[in-house]
Amino acid sequence: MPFNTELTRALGIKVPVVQGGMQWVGYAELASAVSNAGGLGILTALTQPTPEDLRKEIRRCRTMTKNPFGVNLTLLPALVPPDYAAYAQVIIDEGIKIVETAGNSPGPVIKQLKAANCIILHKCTTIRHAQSAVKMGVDFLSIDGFECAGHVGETDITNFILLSRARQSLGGVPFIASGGFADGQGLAAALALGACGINMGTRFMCTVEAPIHQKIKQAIVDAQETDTELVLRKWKNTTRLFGNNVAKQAVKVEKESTTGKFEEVAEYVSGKRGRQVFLNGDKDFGVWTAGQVIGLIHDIPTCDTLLKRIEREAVETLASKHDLFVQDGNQPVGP
Ligand code: FMN
Repeated sequence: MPFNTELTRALGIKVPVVQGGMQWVGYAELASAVSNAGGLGILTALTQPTPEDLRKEIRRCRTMTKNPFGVNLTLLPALVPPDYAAYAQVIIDEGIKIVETAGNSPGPVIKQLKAANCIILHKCTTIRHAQSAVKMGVDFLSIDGFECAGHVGETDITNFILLSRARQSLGGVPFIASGGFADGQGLAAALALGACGINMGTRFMCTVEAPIHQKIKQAIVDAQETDTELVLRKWKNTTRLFGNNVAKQAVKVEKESTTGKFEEVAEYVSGKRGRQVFLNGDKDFGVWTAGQVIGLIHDIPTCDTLLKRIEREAVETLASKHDLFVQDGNQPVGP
C-alpha cells in the first residue's frame, strides 16, 4: 500500500523519503535515480560552479526523470559568498517547484523563492531556528539531529528529543526527520514521532547511482557508527566528518591549538582535497562528510532497490506492531 503523508501529497512523490543536498554528490545521476524510484531527488546548487551551470544541470536532470525533483541551496559563511540570489533565480526560471534551503540567514532567499510559489523544505538543527523559519513561511521543516552528516549545529541534540520537540513546538507545520536514517524501521519510527517523512544523505552515497568512487562507498560499508569525527567546534561551525586520518589530525590540531586561529586547521579541512576523495577513491586524501548512520549501511543497492526495501520495511514494521496489544486478557491481536 503506498504511503499517503503530507509530504507525499505536497511533493507528488510515492515514498516519503528525500535525498538531502550533498556537496560534490548531488548531481543529476543521483537526484534522477531517487526521483525515478519514487522519492524526492535533490540537486545541490553549489556543486555547480556558477548559476548557469546549475541551469544546465537542472535541464540534464529533466532528461533523466519525468518525476519531480528539487534543488538544495545552502547558505554558509564564506569570505566571498556565492551569488545566492542568482542561483535562486535560476531555480525559479527553470520551473523548479521544490527547494531545500539550509544554513545561515536564509530569509532573503526564502522570500525570493516563496514569491515564485516554491515549496520550501528548510533544514535546521534547532527548534529555535525551525520556529524562525516557520515565521518566514517555509512549508516543511527538515529537522537534522546531532547524528547527521555535515553541519550538526552547536547544541548536540539527537533526534529522539528534537523530533518530539518539533511535534510539540512547530504549531502543526509539517516536518521531516533527518540524520541517522537508513532503513524502513527508521522511517516507521520517524512517522511515529510525528514526522511526515525522512531525509537521508549518507545512505544515498552508498547507492549504485551515487556519482562517487566505488572505494568510498565500500569505506562506508566497512565503517561503524563510531567512525565519525566532529571538527570546527572552536569556530562554532561544528561538522561531522568521516573519521579518516585527516579528520583525526584536524581534531588533534584543533584541541591543541593555543592561538585559536582557523589557519592552523584550514589545510586539513580543505574542501578541495575533500572533493578529490570522491573522484580518486582514496578515503584518506582529505576530509569528507558522513553521518553516524554509516554503522547501519551494509550494502550498495540501486536507489530503486533501496526505496522499495525501505517502503516494505516501514509498512511491515508499522503493521506488525498489532502484536504488541492484548485483547481479552492476554490474547495478542494478530492478523
Ligand atoms: N546538506 C546541505 O544542506 N548542504 C550540503 O551541501 C550538504 N552536503 C553534504 C555532503 C555529504 C557528502 C553528506 C553526506 C551530507 C551533506 N549534507 C548537506 C547533509 C545532508 O543533506 C543531510 O542533511 C544529512 O546527510 C542527513 O544525515 P544522514 O547523513 O545521517 O542521513
